[in-house]
Amino acid sequence: MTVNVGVIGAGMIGADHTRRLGTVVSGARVTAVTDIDADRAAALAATAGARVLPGDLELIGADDVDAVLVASWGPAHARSVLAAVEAGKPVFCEKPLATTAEDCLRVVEAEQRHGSRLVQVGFMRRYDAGYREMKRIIDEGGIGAPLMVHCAHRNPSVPESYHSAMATHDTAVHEIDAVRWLLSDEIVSAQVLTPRRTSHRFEHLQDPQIMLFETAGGARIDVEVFVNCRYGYDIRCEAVGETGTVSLPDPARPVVRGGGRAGTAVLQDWKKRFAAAYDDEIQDWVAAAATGGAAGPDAWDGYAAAMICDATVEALGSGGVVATGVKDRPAFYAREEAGR
Ligand code: NAI
Ligand code: NAD
Ligand code: ISE
Repeated sequence: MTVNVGVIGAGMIGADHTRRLGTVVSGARVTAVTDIDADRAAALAATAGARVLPGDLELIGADDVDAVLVASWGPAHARSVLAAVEAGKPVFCEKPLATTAEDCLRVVEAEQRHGSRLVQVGFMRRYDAGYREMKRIIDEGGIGAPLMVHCAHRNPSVPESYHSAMATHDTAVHEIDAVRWLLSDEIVSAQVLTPRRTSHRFEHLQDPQIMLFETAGGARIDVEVFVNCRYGYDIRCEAVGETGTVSLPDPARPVVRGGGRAGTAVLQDWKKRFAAAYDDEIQDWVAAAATGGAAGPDAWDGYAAAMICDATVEALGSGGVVATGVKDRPAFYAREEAGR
């Protein structure tokens, strides 16, 4: 069966996922595109041989749309995801699931009313080969009981529109999800330390930030977010256990020797760093959507991430330790897929 996909949001990642659905992933085709910017929707639709629809509700209701991919900006996600769930259509939603925890809970409730999973959230690191190998090693006891995780998320630069809370909501949210998943543990508190600010930033931005998290099981996590690091896009993660450590491998790159040095180029662009992971997450989603369901990170993961992000932003403001208040995972969201 070919899954007919409707894409909401024709920006950077909406365009990348549309290309992926057309040329990389099997079992799907993009039949409809919408964007609040009609010209952008038309340009993207033309690349896929799809039609343009005037809005998200029209697209979700269309007969030639079996499944919905949401790649609009964050504040628009909840409305589109809720409408897709109400229509009983599988939906892939780029992170964040919603920009408030209340809206995430509304999605969770709507999905439970539907009676089975329909929502997958775009936490693609769970599909990255390096992270998956780390999880396998941790799950098999390869480092003993995990005690600490050290992470860094560095971007070369960010635009002026990027503000201090986005270091959490836009950037560290990936580490927040990855660590919950790696440790199979929930984050219960957050704190943010603010080092001296880089001179390579817009005035309003606190950059870098060091976020400290504690899990229900007592593990400690530190995440450095540094989004004007200048030198490249660099994602680091090391888990430390009672008997060893495991680190996220850098992407394989040729080593160049010359001029008295040996080294590898550092990636500059997030799209390339996780390209294979995006391919795998969308393929997994299409396979599940073909059976009317969903795979991978679920709406509960989207809700938990929203709660943890809110606590982290509050901690940035107060300087204190803030409880995340994430509720217990309901039985409805019990994990059925190993590894994801
Ligand atoms: P973008 O700004 O390039 O594209 C967003 C598009 O959504 C724009 O074309 C905009 O016109 C459209 N849009 C906004 N509101 C809309 C609405 N109500 N209805 C229809 N279209 C609407 O943004 P980008 O970088 O593509 O990001 C989109 C989403 O993808 C964000 O949620 C972002 O967090 C997520 N993202 C995820 C990444 C990942 O690694 N998983 C990487 C980059 C983005
Ligand atoms: P973008 O700004 O390039 O694209 C967003 C597009 O959505 C724009 O074209 C905008 O016009 C459109 N849009 C906004 N509201 C809309 C609405 N209500 N209906 C239809 N279209 C709407 O942004 P982007 O970089 O593509 O990011 C989009 C989403 O993807 C964000 O949620 C972002 O967090 C997420 N994202 C995730 C990753 C990742 O690694 N998983 C990477 C980049 C972006
Ligand atoms: C972007 O929004 C993402 O989600 C990418 O994965 C991230 O690494 C990048 O820094 C963000 O801008």
